Amino acid sequence: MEKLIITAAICGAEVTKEQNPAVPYTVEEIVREARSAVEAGAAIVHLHVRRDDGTPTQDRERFRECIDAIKSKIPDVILIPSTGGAVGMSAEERLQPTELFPEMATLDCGTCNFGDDIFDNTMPMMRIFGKRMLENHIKPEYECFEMGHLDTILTMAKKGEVPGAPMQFNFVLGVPGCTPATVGNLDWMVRQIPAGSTWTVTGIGRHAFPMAAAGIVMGGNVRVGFEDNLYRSRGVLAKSNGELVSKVVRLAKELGREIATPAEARKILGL
Ligand code: KMH
Ligand code: ZN
Repeated sequence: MEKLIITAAICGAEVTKEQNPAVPYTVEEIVREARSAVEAGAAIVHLHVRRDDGTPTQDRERFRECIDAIKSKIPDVILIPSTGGAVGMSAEERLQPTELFPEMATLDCGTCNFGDDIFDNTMPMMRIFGKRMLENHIKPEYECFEMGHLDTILTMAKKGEVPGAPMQFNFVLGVPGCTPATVGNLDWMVRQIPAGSTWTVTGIGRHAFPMAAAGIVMGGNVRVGFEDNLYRSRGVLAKSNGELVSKVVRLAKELGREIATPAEARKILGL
């Protein structure tokens, strides 16, 4: 098996300091959390940004500030800025980080329920996102919250509407209202992707570490972080993203999987 690529989703758009005081809002806090994750073994940071008061934003200049600050401390880390932003944002608003030409960015693969909200990713929106990534030579990480999202994105790739092989998928399982986090569902999704693709699994909330273990033994990669889960174990808040990454590293070591450095991750992902 290839070495394990760990992604840390350090911030997200929805979680707050009221839920866990270590959730980062300011540039300094975002750098602190990125460093803690990378020092613990993450090769990738999935990045959302906030205003200092915690409001989620897709503002290009705020992304530039955070990316520059992270890169000044950890130059080799792979950054995957979000184009998902927060529920309710327009496509143009969400696309701003692509104007900075990151090596990767997320591309969300369909509309879905998101708790009490609807996360809009209509076909016309997705075509705009795909075109932008093709034009700006950005490798998408295809975020699939639903089994049907996979069929959608594979059809778009066949039509040349989004970048094609080698594709990187992130199966985000356990969002309330979307595909549940079970090994059976993950296995089905992994079996649909084209040969030569890479994949990551993200389990939401209490599913974070069971899904991490599944990803490790199934030969995939793993995402953890405050965006997805705030607890290091039942009822115990994590003090940093690094604590969540460390737990994945421990699981991987027990299960015999080595951890990829950012340079090794770049090779595995074909960057
Ligand atoms: N904040 C979620 C509504 C992404 O980063 O591309 C969407 C999200 C996906 O986080
Ligand atoms: Zn995200």
